[in-house]
Amino acid sequence: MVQIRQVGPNIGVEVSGVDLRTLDAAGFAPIYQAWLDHNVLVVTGQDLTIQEFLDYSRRFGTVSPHPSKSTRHPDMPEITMLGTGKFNADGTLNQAIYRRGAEGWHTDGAYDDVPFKATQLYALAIPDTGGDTLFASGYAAYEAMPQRLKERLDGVLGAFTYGGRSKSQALLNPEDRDRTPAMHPIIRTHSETGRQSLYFDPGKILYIQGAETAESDALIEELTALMIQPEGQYRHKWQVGDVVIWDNRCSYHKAAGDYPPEQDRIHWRTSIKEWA
Ligand SMILES: O=C(O)CCC(=O)C(=O)O
Ligand SMILES: [Fe+2]
Repeated sequence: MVQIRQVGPNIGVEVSGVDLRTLDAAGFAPIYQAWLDHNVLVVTGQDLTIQEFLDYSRRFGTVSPHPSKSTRHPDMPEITMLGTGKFNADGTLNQAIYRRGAEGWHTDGAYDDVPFKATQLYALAIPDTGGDTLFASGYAAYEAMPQRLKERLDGVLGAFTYGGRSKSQALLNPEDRDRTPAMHPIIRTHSETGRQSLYFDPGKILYIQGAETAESDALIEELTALMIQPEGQYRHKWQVGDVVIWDNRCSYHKAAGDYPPEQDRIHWRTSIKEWA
């Protein structure tokens, strides 16, 4: 029997008792709605081929190859591999792969003019301990902004790049680095729910448009401090066969990045844009 239950106070919903390979449109509709309502959707107990995972990802939007070419699946560019190739030829740990997504709270794809609507992961191998993924609500962040800040940032754009101010771009090929920043409203109205959220990523933002450098830096600092609200969080402990999708338009996430490096933690990952 299909069960849909909330797993966090304002974010996170889990669906069990469903087989994504045979799910029809009528069965998918409440699952998609639950995802819109709760930002992060966990479907447990799946046994998918790459093609089935891609087909399911396409129900949410257009699957788009990730700009990190070196971590794409060799035969299927729309699939990113997380956690494979973790060791360099000399046996040392490749930190960019091991710590991918763990450097800080972020939203995926803000460096693109058309950012990722969603990111979806399918768990193939999970370590004995650690390796969780943490999520937080962008709606809760917006609600926590003081009125003065909401007014200051109303209609204001932020400039975002892959490496932001730290310029860390290790997973990108040289030809894909240093692109023109993408500009996005900091206060974002969600295209499907109509709700307002704080669209922000401290690791990708360069500056706030129209602000002097000192004010821009101060605004970035203030937003960084308030973006993660305790009542808007969910921490996912993975099991093999979990499929988790999050809404990048209204949530932040980060990998805990704390698992024993000698153990496998492997996911297939898709980056999903809104339908054109
Ligand atoms: O591996 C994870 O838990 C999340 C990594 C991440 O940030 C991503 O896939 O976008
Ligand atoms: Fe991410």
